[in-house]
Amino acid sequence: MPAVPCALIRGGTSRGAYFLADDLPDDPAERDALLVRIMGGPDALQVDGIGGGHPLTSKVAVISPTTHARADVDYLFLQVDPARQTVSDAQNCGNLLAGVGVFAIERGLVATESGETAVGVHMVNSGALCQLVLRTPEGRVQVAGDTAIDGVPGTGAPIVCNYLDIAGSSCGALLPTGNAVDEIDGVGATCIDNGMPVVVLPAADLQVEGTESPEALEANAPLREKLESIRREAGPRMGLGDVGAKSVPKMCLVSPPRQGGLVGTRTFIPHVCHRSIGVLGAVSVATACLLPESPAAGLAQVPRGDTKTLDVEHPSGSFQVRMRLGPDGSVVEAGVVRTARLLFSGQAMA
Ligand code: NQM
Repeated sequence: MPAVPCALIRGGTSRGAYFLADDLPDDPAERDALLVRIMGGPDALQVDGIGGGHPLTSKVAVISPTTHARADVDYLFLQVDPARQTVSDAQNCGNLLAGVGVFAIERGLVATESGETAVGVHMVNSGALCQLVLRTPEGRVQVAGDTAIDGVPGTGAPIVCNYLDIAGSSCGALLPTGNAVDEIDGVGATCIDNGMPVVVLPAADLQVEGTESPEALEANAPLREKLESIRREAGPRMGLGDVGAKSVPKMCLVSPPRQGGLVGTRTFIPHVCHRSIGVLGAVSVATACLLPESPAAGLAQVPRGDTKTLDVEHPSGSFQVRMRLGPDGSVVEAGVVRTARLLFSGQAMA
């Protein structure tokens, strides 16, 4: 029974198994089979593994010394689908990204500074870069702090995530179809990729309010069928090819904000409904709200100014995205604040 060095880390509102690339097989098929086993497949509850039986707790980060001149480490994200036992590298994950600095420091890949340590991360899935800034008083990663993020109990030390170049991360262009709005299956949608491929659709056009609980939306079989049919058509139009076995694009239902924020969201990732919203998913949806032609813009309440904090409302609260816009209104900088916590470090038994 192989024992693989592994750390379990909560990054933002997700939890994942972090590995050094050197500790995993080089062959992707062999690696993926090992990861499915470690996470607990083929049981969808992952009862015989360390996954949590939900896409948000069935994630893997593979870390290695960087191949990029402007980064410190490489981060490959792999989504292990508990229900289907597939492993997809078709997306980034901004939540596990928040834990990459913690892992890289813990494994000695990055030396700390006294006070704050910046860790440059090369997101291998898309080639994009992110700068993480961690609190490291006396050279040790600080865990405790007063930063709260909706969807996680308690508070922790803030980890600032500054995305350096995320537009078109997976699809090659911010608007991969070339349009701010496309009609797909009779619904006007914005297909966008500002870090995460997302199809943004007005909830009302799918005969829901957009305020329902994730459980209620998941129980709505006609809605799920319609969303999957739109997704299958949107995938190739977004340059993602056949998305039948892929975890992208995500499907985000938008509605008017109810808590004074930017917009209300319910996001299918893509087969279950997120309990909050993904990080880069939120950045992409917020960006759609800034495109005058997008159906999202008609529902959103966009604050004025070139530098803004956009509150993306979701089922368990809201998610703050900080954006700076250029003179033409395009997003030139995006950032978020997350927390992360090392839960254990040991050996995963396959
Ligand atoms: O959008 C969920 C999550 C994610 C991905 C998903 C993420 C992101 O909540 O950057 O973080 O959309 O699959 O971790």
